[in-house]
Amino acid sequence: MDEFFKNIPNIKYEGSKSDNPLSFKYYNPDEVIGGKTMKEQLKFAMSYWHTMCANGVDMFGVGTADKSYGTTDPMEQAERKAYAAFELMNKLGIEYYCFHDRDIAPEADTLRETNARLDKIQVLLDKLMKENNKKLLWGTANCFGNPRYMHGAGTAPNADVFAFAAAQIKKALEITTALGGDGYVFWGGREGYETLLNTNMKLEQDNMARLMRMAVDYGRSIGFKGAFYIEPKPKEPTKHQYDFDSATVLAFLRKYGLDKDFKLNIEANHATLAAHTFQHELRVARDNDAFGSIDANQGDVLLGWDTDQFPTNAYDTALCMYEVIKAGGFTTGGLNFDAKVRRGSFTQEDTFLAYIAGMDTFALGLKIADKMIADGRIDKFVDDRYASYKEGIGKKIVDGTATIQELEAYALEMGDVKSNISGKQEYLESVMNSIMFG
Ligand code: XUL
Ligand code: CO
Repeated sequence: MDEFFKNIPNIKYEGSKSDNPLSFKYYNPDEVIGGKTMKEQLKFAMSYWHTMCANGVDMFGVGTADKSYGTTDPMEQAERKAYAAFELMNKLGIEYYCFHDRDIAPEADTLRETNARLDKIQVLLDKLMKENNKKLLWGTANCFGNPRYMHGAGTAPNADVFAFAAAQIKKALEITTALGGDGYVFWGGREGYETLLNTNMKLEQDNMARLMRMAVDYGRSIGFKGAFYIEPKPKEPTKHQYDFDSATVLAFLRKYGLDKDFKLNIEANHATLAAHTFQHELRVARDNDAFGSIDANQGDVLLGWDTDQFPTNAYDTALCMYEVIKAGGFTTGGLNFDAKVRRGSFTQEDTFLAYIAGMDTFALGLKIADKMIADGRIDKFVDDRYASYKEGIGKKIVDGTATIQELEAYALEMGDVKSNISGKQEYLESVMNSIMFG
């Protein structure tokens, strides 16, 4: 197959002093940080949809980037796209990738034909994965792009749509399993509502849970051993997405008895759309033993939508990797760049520069997080802040032996509280700066 990215060499680590734009400044795959190589700690993945398919189209204009791969024939294009994807991953040294069913093979006139197309591409992907030593981080089904999903898929008011979505998810699970995928993602594309005036919210959510249960049971029955993830997002495309944020998703999973079957796939830009920090969403997942995987990107503080920018903010990636390390690192999950170049960054080189920026920023984040933990000041501060729960009345509260009557007697005896200590936020923020900048 032809080389698609002819002017792009294999990207190598050259260190922070290098002025070669097509080199890593901080991501040194074999460097050991915190007992594991950077490659093992970061587990980067390429998103097929943004990287191989999206051409910069927006509601004000057509695409700016050429993603035709030299042909207009849909299946020839899908095949050439697959070769290009593996060339790109090889040149960047990325081991994993993620796809929606429709990213790898375009929809045909009937579901049968569409599935036959998927079978064909599955064989090619399998071959390319073996030849190039690549792995599938996760697969998913695009149950939001086609007009049939205008009112949702699993939450559609129309049972025929529900059935179609179920069929599509069944096939996506088969493809993911056949390719040895480490995960399968549910992101609620249009699973939400525009107005409650036309919505039976309870039936819609009950149905979503039914679909997820069917998917888990079927996946396990065909030998899918990977993790099932749900990816929270508060809005866009619907006004109100049901999988709003980590806490909402956890409540949903528990209500329907799905909490043992699902972990969370946390996306940075979705966190900020929900008015949370990325770290907050990761912490909620970690505290509930539900941390799974990450969609790595960033939003823009001035824009209220999912801009899916490549992550370039080292402060955020540091706090992210701090949570990942504290969660014990990635197991089935990894860092999927659910990110796209800006519409004006339309050249092939821009895509590589964007990945280099994202990978370097996560390498910096990993290094800083490792230093935060080795430095110990922040962890010690938090530990000391809650010291009153380690003895006396505090220990009784934590042990669950204190009664409300006993606490009243304690408070009456104590007089007013005299033991508060400062939260020292400004000091801790300056500690972060000293760790980051020396
Ligand atoms: C959309 C989004 C999706 C999911 C997979 O905001 O993040 O690409 O990651 O469907
Ligand atoms: Co995502």
